[in-house]
Amino acid sequence: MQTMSRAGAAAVVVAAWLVFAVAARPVAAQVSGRVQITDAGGRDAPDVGNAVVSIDGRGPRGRPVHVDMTLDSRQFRPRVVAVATGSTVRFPNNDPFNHNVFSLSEPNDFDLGLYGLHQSGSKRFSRPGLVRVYCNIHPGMSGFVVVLGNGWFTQPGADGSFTIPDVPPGRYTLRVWHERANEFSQEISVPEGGLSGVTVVMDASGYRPQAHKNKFGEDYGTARERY
Ligand SMILES: [Cu+2]
Repeated sequence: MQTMSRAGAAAVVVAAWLVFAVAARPVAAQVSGRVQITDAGGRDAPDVGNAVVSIDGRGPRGRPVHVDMTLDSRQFRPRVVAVATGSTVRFPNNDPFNHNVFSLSEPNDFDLGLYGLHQSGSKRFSRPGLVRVYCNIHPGMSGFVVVLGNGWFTQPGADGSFTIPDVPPGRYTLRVWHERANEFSQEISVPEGGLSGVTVVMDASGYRPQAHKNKFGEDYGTARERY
C-alpha cells in the first residue's frame, strides 16, 4: 500500500486543525422572542415597539450613530430612541415656536436652550443610561434616549417581536425597558445555535403619569418669569 505523501499528510493535519479550531470557537447566534405589554383594562399596549431590549455583558461595541428626534406638534418624534454610547441625537424644531430641550438625567444631563423653527440643537451621549428628555416650555413633552454600553440591543417591531444577532453561547441578563412598566430582567442561557421563543410579559396596568420638574428642578409655571 502506498504511503501518504508528505504534502498529503500536512493537508490532513491542517484540515484536522481547522475542524478543531471551528469546533472550539463558539459560534455567535441570535436571541429572539416577543415582548407583550399589558395596559390598564388588560389591553395590549399599542406602543410595544417603543420598548428597548438589551443584553448585558461584554458584547461587541455598538456603532455610534447620529439620529434625529424632531420637535413636532409639541412632541418628540420618535418618542424613544435606543443608541450606543458615543451617539449623537439632534433635536430639530419643526414647530413655529420655541422649544427648550433639556434633561436632568445624570450623567447625560444637558440643556440646549431656547430655539425656534428650523433651528436645531444636539447632544452626544457618552455614558450608558436612561435619559429622560423634556421641554422647559411645554410640560406635556417627553422623550427617552436609552444609551447602551454594547451593541446587543434593539427595539421590537409593532407586534413585539425582536431579534438580537451575534450573541455567543453563554449566560446573560436580558433586559427590557418600557416607559410605563417596571424594568424587566431575566437570566438567559444561550446555547450554540441561539435562543428563540423568549417571551417577555410586562405589566403597565398600574402606570400613572407623574408630573416632572422643569430644568430648574421646580414645578412648571413657577419659573416663567425667568424668560
Ligand atoms: Cu417645547
